[in-house]
Amino acid sequence: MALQFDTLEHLAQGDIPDALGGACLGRPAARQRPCSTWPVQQVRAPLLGGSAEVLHEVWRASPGLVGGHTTGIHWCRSGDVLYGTIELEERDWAGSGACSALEAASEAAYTRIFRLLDAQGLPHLWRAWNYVRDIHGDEAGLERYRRFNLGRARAFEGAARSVVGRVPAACALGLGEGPLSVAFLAGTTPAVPIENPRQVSAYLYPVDYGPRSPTFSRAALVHPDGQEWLFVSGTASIVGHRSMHLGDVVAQTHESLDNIAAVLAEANRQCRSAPFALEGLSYRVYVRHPRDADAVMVVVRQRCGTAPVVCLQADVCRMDLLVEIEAQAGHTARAPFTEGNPP
Ligand code: 3EB
Repeated sequence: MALQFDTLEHLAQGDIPDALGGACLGRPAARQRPCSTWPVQQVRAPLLGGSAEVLHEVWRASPGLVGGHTTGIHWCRSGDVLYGTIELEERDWAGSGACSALEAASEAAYTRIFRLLDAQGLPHLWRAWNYVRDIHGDEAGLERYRRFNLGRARAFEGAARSVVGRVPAACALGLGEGPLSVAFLAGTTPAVPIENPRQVSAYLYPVDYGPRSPTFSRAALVHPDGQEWLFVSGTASIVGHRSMHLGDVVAQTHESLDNIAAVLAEANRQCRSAPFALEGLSYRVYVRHPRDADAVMVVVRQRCGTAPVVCLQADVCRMDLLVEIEAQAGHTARAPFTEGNPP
């Protein structure tokens, strides 16, 4: 059956028999004991601008859920789709020879993910959600986000995945605390990567942004049974490869949404379902400073109408960026192409 995405304020044991996996968003102080048996990514970031202290995001899919715990990955699969989470304590990777602890942990996380996917026969990574403590901190002379990029890229290569072109949609955010955390969706069918003509592809960023470029596409169209999902990666106020509107959070929000609109236009040229529009997506908005949340949300409401939006405080992975926005939507796919049913 189709993949479904829900956001809930309250969740009790046994509430969602067909849960594939999800995320728990909110600050640790408000956190209750986890009450789910499915894989859940703990996103320990303060929720802003709403009444809820914790939100539960759940991917649902049925029938035939199977799952397990494999090399630290908690995963669950339904047919052609698999969701998983992995949390690695960086201290366990301290002293890994030439490479920094975060770099080694990042490589290990992705290496394990690709091994699981290969073993499960769904080799295609569609979307990854990455959270890193102290993302701007220095580790052995390099910003920790750049260490993460080094480890991630090495794992892609080690698992015979391309680091350009066919790469997953993703986000990478800094949090105040916690382990390296990666959640992911993968499938039996390849994702269709989407790039943004207003931006240099992230995997082609010049070396000014680090010795290895980040390994993600601007968006991905994926096709679980009978559906088309669009995952728009974390999107910021970047044009070409440069950060724009330094210090102006309202202008950065507009630029980010202009970028998402451009990504949607590209996706709509390749999609197999109804066109995607700003008002038809569901959003996660990350703001660096809680004080900016209201101003950002005014712009998001102007441009995205009443679309579902969750706003969180997190460190966007370039110091000069104040806001980053990611989005997703699922549509029913058009009937597959056959003779007499032209595209
Ligand atoms: C950017 O466009 C902003 O490293 O996986 C956005 C989405 C960003 C994903 C990642 C980084 C990542 O470069 C940062």
